[in-house]
Amino acid sequence: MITLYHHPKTRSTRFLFLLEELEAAYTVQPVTTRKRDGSGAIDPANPHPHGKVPAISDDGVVVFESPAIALYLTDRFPKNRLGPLVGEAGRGAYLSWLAYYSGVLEPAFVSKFMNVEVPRGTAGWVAVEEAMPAVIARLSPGPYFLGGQFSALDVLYGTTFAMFDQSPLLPKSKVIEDYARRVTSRPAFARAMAKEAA
Ligand SMILES: N[C@@H](CCC(=O)N[C@@H](CS)C(=O)NCC(=O)O)C(=O)O
Repeated sequence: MITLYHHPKTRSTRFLFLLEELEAAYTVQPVTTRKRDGSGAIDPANPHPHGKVPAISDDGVVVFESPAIALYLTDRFPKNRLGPLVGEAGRGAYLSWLAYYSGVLEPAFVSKFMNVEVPRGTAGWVAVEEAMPAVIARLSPGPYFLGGQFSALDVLYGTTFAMFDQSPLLPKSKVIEDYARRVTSRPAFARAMAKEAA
């Protein structure tokens, strides 16, 4: 049984969405986290090495960091085909864009948020203005990151773009707006939101 270490309205919320898409059996373990304003505290129950969310435990097997959790869960629960398995078409793209999410896209947004110029040739990521055209090119044929196959990539990227919808950090793009709407109009997203509210 999967345990999701969760704090509402954080990066762990999208794993409620993924677990609902997978129709996996899971329990939610609410945990406290440190906040930007200095409040909050690491929850000793949370197995993430920095007390961040999300983290999961699969009967004692701990997995942390969003792309790793996404990959673990889609390999572990293949029934609904939320990610290509080893040897299947699309596996290379799946792994690449999972790693890109936390290795390039998130640092790009954080750099922009902090008004820091991305050091060319040193940083492992690029500026938002370079990253987003690559993402848009990937998504333009639609409807999803892997073409017709909805995957855990869309859970990560779609919910992030939906969250940044009105933010000046995200360059305006109809491809991205339509994509984010497509992802968040899925029934599993509504179920996740209902669980979160409860
Ligand atoms: N790289 C991690 C980031 C996780 C993360 O920073 N989560 C935030 C909530 S959205 C958190 O737990 N913050 C508490 C802290 O920084 O101590 C992932 O993608 O899973």
